Amino acid sequence: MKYEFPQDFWWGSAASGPQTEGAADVDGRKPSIWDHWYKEEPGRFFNNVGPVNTSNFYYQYKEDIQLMKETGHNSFRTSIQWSRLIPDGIGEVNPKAVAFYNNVIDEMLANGVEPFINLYHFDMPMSMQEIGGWENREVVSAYATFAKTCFELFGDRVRHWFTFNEPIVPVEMGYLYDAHFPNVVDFKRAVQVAYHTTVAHALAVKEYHALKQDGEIGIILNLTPSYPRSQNPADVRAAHIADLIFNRSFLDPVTKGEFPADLVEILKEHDVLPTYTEEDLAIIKNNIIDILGVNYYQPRRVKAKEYAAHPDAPFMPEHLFDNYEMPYRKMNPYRGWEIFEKAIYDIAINLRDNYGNIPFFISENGMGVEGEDRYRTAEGYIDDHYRIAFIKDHLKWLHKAMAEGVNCKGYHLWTFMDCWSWANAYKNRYGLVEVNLDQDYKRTIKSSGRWYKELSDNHGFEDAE
Ligand code: BGP
Repeated sequence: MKYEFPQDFWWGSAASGPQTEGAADVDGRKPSIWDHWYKEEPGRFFNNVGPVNTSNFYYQYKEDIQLMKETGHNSFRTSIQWSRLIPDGIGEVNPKAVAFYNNVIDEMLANGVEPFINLYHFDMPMSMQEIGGWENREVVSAYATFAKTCFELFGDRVRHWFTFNEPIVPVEMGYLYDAHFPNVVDFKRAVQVAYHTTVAHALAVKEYHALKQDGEIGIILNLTPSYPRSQNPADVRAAHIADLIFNRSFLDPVTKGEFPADLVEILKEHDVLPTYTEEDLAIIKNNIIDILGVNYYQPRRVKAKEYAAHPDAPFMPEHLFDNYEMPYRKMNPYRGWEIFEKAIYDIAINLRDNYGNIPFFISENGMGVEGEDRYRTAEGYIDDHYRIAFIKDHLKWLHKAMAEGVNCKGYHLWTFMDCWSWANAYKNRYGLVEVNLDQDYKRTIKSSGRWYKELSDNHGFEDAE
């Protein structure tokens, strides 16, 4: 059977500035929270590998853009690092950063690769974190100025903008689960961070629309569907709560301008509502997105709570539901994530039926694998057949959803070339292109990269079933 996609479908991949550029301490860039945290606690990064050099894109972007062409990209997302463009968070714009991002954008356009630019990928400038990060309303305004600066500098050529990548992640990892800096465990502060991020997002959308540039703006959300263990009402209710906290907390305000009423109710009940103003709520209300990016990796499975939480334990989302491990689920053992392809269809149908069939694209999907060296062929490239199978299996469900009328514009894989994955550093590799850290960042296209070119050239693929 042929799985055919529209002629103008976006085929490409996503990455981010902090995970690929390297050159963390040159040409005027100042530390982000990642540089700071690595300095403080290098042991919390896999094999002690930090963010200083990542994948050297800062120096090799020309070669990389040629490789994008060779792997069938008609579009590619990266992010502008706030800490590179405005190193102190507020104030002076760094001319070397302007030159770098101009070069990247121009080189992409000259090679037929449409730039998709994101403005925040977990990378708070340290100067802004020092004054409270997203807990401080002043940082929200500083971000809006940064966003406006980006639109003014690059918006004549960039037509696809994104305010945030996975804004729930810094909330969870930084303020609930001790997995990212600043390693706070406090639900109320987490809610404040989430709320201020939403205001920052809406302000950027407002700035962008006010400039009337010829493009669109959206946000990238990791929509991890919540599946109840069973149809027992207690399980269904538990899954609903997880969905409210982890998906709809951002999805509803950015698409409908309002937070879900039952989420607000839950937050009120547990006394964790953020400090807010009517003015900011109006900004959220009046500035909704043009397009949604959907990152999908794994489902969340949920059941009703087995036991009550200890009365002295700090309040956590898991006081309202339990995570559920489904027997015989298919796993990616390296990342520890379940593989459940159908969720991509469920997400798309949900957007069609409950979110006005909003235009969206798959902005990340991918498979991180450890020790890919064992798949190296005699010719010297990595034969990552499992990655091709992973992509196909997800595209089949996306294809089915599109046949049923969802408004999907493209598919971006995570990621173009192997890159630095936060605390996991270079443990799991996701790229269509290998980056060999022992050989001066040498790039070699994997089997998946060759296959991706055919996929893009043929606007789809043939498969036995
Ligand atoms: C997403 C992030 C990416 C990337 C990816 C892979 O959540 O947007 O930045 O890192 O996940 O996950 P990980 O790097 O944790 O393996």
